[in-house]
Amino acid sequence: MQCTLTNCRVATMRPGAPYGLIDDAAVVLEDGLIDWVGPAADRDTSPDEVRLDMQGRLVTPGLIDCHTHLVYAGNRADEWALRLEGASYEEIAKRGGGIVSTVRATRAADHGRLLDATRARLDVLMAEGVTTVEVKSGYGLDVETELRMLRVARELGEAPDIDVAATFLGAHALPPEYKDRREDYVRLLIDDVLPAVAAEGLADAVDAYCEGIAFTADEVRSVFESARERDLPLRLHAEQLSNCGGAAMAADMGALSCDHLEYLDERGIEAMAAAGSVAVLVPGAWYYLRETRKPPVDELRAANVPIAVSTDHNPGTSPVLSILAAMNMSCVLFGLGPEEALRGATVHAARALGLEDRGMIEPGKLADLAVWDMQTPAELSYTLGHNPCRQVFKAGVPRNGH
Ligand code: DI6
Ligand code: FE
Repeated sequence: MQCTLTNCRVATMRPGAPYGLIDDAAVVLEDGLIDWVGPAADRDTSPDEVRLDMQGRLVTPGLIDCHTHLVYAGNRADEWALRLEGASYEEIAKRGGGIVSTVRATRAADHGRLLDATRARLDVLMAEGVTTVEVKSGYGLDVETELRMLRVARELGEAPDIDVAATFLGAHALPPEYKDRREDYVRLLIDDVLPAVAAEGLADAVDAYCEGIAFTADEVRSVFESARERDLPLRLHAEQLSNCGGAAMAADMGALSCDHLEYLDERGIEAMAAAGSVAVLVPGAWYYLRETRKPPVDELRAANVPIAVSTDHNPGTSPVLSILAAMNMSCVLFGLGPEEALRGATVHAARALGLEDRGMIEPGKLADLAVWDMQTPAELSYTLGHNPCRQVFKAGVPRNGH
């Protein structure tokens, strides 16, 4: 099937001109892919082609949220209230709250409940033009619940209008039953959980939380070695609350991305630049934790490390369900420009997922597109609390309900 979008401005996100912008453009979609894009005047039209008039609107690549913890049960509003009274995230975690409290709720939720709760959240992201989302496990921390979370992610990804990249995050926190038995838990991940996940083909990548309150770089390295033996790409929550050397370790192992990075040092930046790892910034977590130390954006730019932006949606540190809000925060809080923010939620987010078939409007890429009620792409990160998405195409097919 072929169709042509006409009468639009297209932010292709190709390198070169700002946003790769083309005015008075046409985009030809064929068999789920972009077939042609350029100024409408440059194209010979045939009288029988299907034309869709975009009425002058802006067309961008479908947005990509490349770091989320969308599958979980319950919420942590009680912890949020405690934090507002002065308790720190680390204190709450050490008292058996934090991630572990979501683990309790998630273990108690069956597949259907998790699926319904996650689908409701996914719908909110998708309404803002998201066509690819990454979803992590990590609130199960045992074989059964980790598999359940990833099966939920896989099931959601069966819908034709969204792609879900599933990431195994077994090394997220030490489960209570392994308190004081850290080595045994890391062994469980390597010997039991990861093999079960891989046997069912439930993960597209492996992530870990490398942090004082979670896992050391050496512990993560041993999980990553096992992931690499299974050809699973690596990602890492690194240097969020302290510098643990995780980013350098992960980049040296070829990680697709290192995420957070508030405490990233020179050595980490060099390793990421050498490996081509993407820096995924998650300003929602920074905002909720009222952090003061910012990721080293200038240094990342200077080293040509690609920067992505994501919601990091999770019930503890970033209950943000809006990629546009994350983009806005990346500008206001971290000093990204609006073009960088949009690259961060399109082409660089695709790269963080190892999905180079999308995130840019150019021939041969997936025809994942978002159509916006706006003239200039800077408006995407300019407003807050407003959804100007008018239409979405997933693999060339207009999404229902738009
Ligand atoms: N991402 C994470 O995985 C942790 N922090 C973050 O930004 C913890 C999430 C949680 O508290 O549930
Ligand atoms: Fe996270």
